[in-house]
Amino acid sequence: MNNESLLWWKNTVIYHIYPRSFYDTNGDGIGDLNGIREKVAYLSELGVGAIWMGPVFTSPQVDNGYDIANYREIDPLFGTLEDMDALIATAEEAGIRVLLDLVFNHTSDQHPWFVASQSERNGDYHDYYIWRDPAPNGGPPNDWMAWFGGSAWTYNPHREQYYLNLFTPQQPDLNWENPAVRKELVDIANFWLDRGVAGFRMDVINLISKDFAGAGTWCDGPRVLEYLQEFRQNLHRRDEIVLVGETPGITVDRARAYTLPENGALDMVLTFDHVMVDQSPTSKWVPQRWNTADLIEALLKYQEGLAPECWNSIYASNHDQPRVVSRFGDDDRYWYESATALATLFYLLPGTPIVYQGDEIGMINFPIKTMQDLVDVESRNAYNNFVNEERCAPAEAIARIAPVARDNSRTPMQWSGDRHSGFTTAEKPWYPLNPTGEEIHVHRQMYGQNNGGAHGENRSILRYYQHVIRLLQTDLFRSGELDLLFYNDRAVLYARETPFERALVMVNLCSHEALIPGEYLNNEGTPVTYSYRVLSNTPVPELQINEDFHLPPFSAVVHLFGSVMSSASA
Ligand code: TEU
Ligand code: CA
Repeated sequence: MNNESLLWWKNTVIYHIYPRSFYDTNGDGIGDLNGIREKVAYLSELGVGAIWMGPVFTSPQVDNGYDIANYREIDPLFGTLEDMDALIATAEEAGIRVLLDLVFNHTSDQHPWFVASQSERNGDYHDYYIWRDPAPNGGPPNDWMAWFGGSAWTYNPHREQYYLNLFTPQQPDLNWENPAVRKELVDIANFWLDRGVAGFRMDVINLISKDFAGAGTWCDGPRVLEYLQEFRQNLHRRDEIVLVGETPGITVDRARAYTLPENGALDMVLTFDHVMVDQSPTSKWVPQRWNTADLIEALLKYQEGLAPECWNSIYASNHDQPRVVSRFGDDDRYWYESATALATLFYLLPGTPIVYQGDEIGMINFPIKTMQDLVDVESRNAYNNFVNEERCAPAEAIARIAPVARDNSRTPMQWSGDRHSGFTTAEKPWYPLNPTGEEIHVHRQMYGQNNGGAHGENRSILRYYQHVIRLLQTDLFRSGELDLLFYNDRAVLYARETPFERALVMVNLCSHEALIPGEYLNNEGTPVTYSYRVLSNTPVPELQINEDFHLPPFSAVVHLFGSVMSSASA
């Protein structure tokens, strides 16, 4: 294999699956591995080259699988080890690689390691987790707060010590300082690599080394890079696989260090700046005004900071974020326009796109109205905190949580116009389908049953995604350089170029017209012809070099110059 084909992950689109909400094949209302396998044909029609699925391992499901009790077994909710093998094989036949989600910062408190660790101060597992004596007053060892509320320390009467849990108390943090722990984790990763997976997404991987002494933070501690290097060094097929690290709170410098090829750690990181532009820096529940410029700056920070030596990942939403079209677009009046404009803006940037399930059909936020609609542990804890501690009225608590709750993006996938959008034959799916299910679904957008309505009439976001994904397979978008030419609070213009080809990507992300000044549309000096094709989500005038270009509300236009392959036109 040559070096280029080892870097397959630079030339592909990764599709992110939330297993419990993808497709249910045994009628229990919960998506499963066989459901993913049945939809491999769909994924290949969409054009993706890899899937990353959220954790499907044995788990008490306190945090929907991000609390793992056995890393080598599939949770019966999702199927069996044989189902996983079959999925990997079917995907491989379709040219689709499978990535798993490794949750290695913490385990479930039901994991045998933790059960042993909490029962004795000097057994084999005593040092597998982060245990500390109480502070002199008997309280927690320091003031760290858990991400899902409360102190990050939980007292264990048996050991008469506290253990660290950066998420829920049912998710104790592993002690990576213990070499035995690191060895266990490498063995687990190799177990899955030997079964044929092509890499991993590594959950909150920049939290694995805590800085208790120095700055006193839990994020990007002093040994993260060293641990990651050692980890990769010991992996089977270490040069063929991809490691994508989830890294909340990361800085550009750290992101560079973790992804520099010569450092032999990660291949890409998932950064958070762009999914925080609409939130206060101190709390995700406090909204903050944002505009197109803020989003562009958050994205460009890593384009400029990491390229060309390091590689970017590009994602617009995931299972922890609200739906992208509801968040940065307009999921009603400009539903089609804004969903496609956002896809254009994000995925035509250099980097590997990671498309979250349902975004390709423009799924929107769930209309969260009561406490019953909050199923996620983070949402429920926030609700209880607002109502019981901050004395909020229930309606006000819901109003604060609804737009950002993780539940929004975890509703089942909308496959067809059938009952429960064809997701399940069960009476009751684990979470109700979004009420837009009859209008927004794969079948309509794939086969063009457009019966009108706000979400119909030839407005197939899915087909637009297919065009974008095809465009990404051209040399221009695989290797073209990025040139940010213009942006303001409404719109952005960037170019991608090789010596032979050029694309001008224009996106307006607001509900007013926007103007790209003619001075930025000067093509002088670029050795390409002026003949061009257009990918556009809206009728637009011809591009006149040097003349102002008017973009309708929420629109995207890609002008292609040179010999870019013909299938790129839409
Ligand atoms: O998420 C880590 C993370 O950064 C989250 O805290 C995220 O910012 C938050 O969900 C936003 O509200 C990962 C997983 O993606 C998430 O589902 C898990 O709950 C978490 O780790 C703990 O494993
Ligand atoms: Ca099922």
